[in-house]
Amino acid sequence: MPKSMVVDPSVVRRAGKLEIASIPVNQYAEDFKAERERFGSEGLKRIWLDMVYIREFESMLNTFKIQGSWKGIEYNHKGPAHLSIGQEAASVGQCASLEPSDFIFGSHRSHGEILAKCLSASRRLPEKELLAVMEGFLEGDTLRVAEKAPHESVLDLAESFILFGTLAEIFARKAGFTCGLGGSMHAFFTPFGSMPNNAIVGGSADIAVGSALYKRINRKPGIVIANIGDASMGCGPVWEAMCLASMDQYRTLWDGEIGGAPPILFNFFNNFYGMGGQTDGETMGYKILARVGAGVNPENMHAERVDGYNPLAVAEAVARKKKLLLEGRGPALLDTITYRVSGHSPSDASSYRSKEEIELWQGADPIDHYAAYLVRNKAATKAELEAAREAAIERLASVVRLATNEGECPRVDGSFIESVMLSNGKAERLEDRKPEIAAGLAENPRVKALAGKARFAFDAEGKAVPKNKLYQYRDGLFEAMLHRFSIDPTMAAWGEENRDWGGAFAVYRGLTEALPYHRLFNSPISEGAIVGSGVGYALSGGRAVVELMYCDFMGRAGDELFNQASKWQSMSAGLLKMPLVVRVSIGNKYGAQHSQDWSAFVAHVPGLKAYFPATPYDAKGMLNLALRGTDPVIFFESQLLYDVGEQFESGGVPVGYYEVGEGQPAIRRAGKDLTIATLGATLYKAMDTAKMLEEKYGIDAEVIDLRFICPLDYGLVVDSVKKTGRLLLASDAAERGSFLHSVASNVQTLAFDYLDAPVAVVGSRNWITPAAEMEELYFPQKDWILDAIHERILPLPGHEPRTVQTTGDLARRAKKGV
Ligand SMILES: Cc1ncc(C[n+]2csc(CCOP(=O)(O)OP(=O)(O)O)c2C)c(N)n1
Ligand SMILES: [Mg+2]
Repeated sequence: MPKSMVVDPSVVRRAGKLEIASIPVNQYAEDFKAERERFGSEGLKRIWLDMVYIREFESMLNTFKIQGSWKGIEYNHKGPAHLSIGQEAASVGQCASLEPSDFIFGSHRSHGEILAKCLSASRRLPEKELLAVMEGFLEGDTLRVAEKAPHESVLDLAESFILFGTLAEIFARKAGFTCGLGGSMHAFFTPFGSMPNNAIVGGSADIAVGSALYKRINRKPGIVIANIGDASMGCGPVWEAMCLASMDQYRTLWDGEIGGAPPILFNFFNNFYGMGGQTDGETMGYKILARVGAGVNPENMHAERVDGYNPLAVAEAVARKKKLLLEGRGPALLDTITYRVSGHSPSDASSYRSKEEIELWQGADPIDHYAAYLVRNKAATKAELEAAREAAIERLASVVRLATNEGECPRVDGSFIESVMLSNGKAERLEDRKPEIAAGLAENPRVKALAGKARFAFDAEGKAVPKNKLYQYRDGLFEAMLHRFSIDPTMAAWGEENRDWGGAFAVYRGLTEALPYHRLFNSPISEGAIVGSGVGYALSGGRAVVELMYCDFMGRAGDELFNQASKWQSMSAGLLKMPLVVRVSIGNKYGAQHSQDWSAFVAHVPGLKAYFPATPYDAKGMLNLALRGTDPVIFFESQLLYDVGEQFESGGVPVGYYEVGEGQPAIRRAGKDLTIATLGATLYKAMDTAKMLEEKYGIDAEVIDLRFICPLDYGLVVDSVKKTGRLLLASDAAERGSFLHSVASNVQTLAFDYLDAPVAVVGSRNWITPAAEMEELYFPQKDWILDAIHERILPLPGHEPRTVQTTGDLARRAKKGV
């Protein structure tokens, strides 16, 4: 809580009653005249036609899945197809109230949303701009095929382009909207505001909030919609996203000029089912989904239920929500009721619902009913609509012929996938404007304090500088953050305790004085949404730095780290960038749930970079590197290191800007008899061990600090092993499954002929981390390293092991699972 706001007991202890305002349910009233004024007759007919496009598109896919052919075209679609037959009015109605600059994020069931958004956006763009988008996309690869479908106008061409780009993506073609790397559940097309769709239920919620934060913080036009299913209301990250989106601080603390809360609409396409679970009556207790808004903020999130079987009811509600969101009064929530007549997927036998129920909804079919409405109000004739449907099917058929043609539409190869796993870009700033930061940074209290600190750990006589006069690891992180904040106007940072507290472990002390709220703010205790919103912010075009106070909290953000941050660059075929740094602090002293090094999880997931500096020089140089890059970096820090000074670079930590070479380990002590390579804080124990090896046993150990997990250049380690013939690897991560085992295996493969002994890995015990008083039993100690060398690499003359590091014990522990 900021000091400016007082929690007054005389206020909060006062008796009273909460009054909860009513939540509208299906309040739309038909008014043809008003609708015609708004959309024009043509616009009203287009709404119908867009629904038809979706219905025919989805029916075509269904037929392919079930019969392997459609209209005489043979094709075996191996992948998924979660169809939205029945849900067309909900997505088309929504898009009828959106501009190209409005973003929609969606779910596994989003073919219809992609088509609705792109068709609507294409008609709102000036023709020249529309053509330029199509010509420029994937250097014209998609258009070159799509334009083979007959067309008479740019708008016709755009229809083919949209249908083809989506279908080719579903069929995993290179000319698809993300070169076939996203596929059915992840397809999207950003130039028209169709943003990533997510196969993780509810996965779009926090990402969309991040995108809305991007729009708000960087004053971009439009709103953002998270289109998620009714069942996603049971997902923690969805609640976290709603909490993050509704923080009071947007109105109480952020500069009014920013414009208030992020413009986010949580739109639940409520088809009453999550696979076979019926949300209303079985798996949830809200009865009417819109009720949930009342649990989030005093405005009930402006929640209402809207009839998603009537496109005009949806359009009207979305227009109202859009207005209030642009005024900064969000977030908003819509419970858009609809029904998927199709199964969850084509293999679904609908065993969980009755035939009668499906027929009831078919009887209320949104397309038929809307057509009748148009005819009844003389906006169209039946014949006219029928002719339009026929033409739409014909266009679709041309597109299907192209997308199923192997010669016309090849797939990417492995080298292409490899090329888009990481973007490896460099960007000083992501936008060219003046960063919002306090003037006169030299007067910043932290900057001033640092000016008087010793940037090397030892004085001229070699004496250790006292901690209070020492420039520390945390200061390196601070300087890197401040540097990029003052250069990149889009950079924003958030997490728990990021602001008045001074950042967890005092890393950000001084930043509060330097930055306005919207660039540095506290978040709810919502690790999933912290990381997920960072993902959304980054893929929308900004640079985000988010923080997890303890490595052990990564579990709370598991999906956002391992499915979202890691995968969107490659699933978008490199069209999206992910300039996101997730600072993760590895703890100790606080027991089993606050002290584990989980770097191995990150190492295992493709698409993430992972750095782990162990010195102040690297803390600054590696964070500088991460903050100029365009890839997601999981930036590990250790709480054992925050107060250490620079002990290796004799020039100390430079005042100016510099970067550490990516993926390059560093030699901390040169030697010729044995190599000890470490990751993280264990470096210092390895240095002590090396000293003892020399003093007691005359062994000259080389100590290497790996510094990087991904990418990692093995060159230096292999060269060292070629010289020493022996390698021991050590880190604080629990031994089983540690990243060091990958290093050991690779070095044994790369330098087998040079090794005189097997590579040894020393990690923490495969236990819980015990209390601070017993941590020496858990984390690798100097003796463990020494004993492991003696037992497994190089017998040390006269050495009496104090711990058990034998191969026999290694096998015993493995067999016992500890
Ligand atoms: C986190 C997660 N859990 C489970 C699944 C498997 N799954 C896919 S769709 C789905 C149901 C989702 O229901 P809802 O959100 O209402 O969307 P709908 O399918 O009705 O469109 C489930 C459980 C998943 N993809 N992600
Ligand atoms: Mg559902």
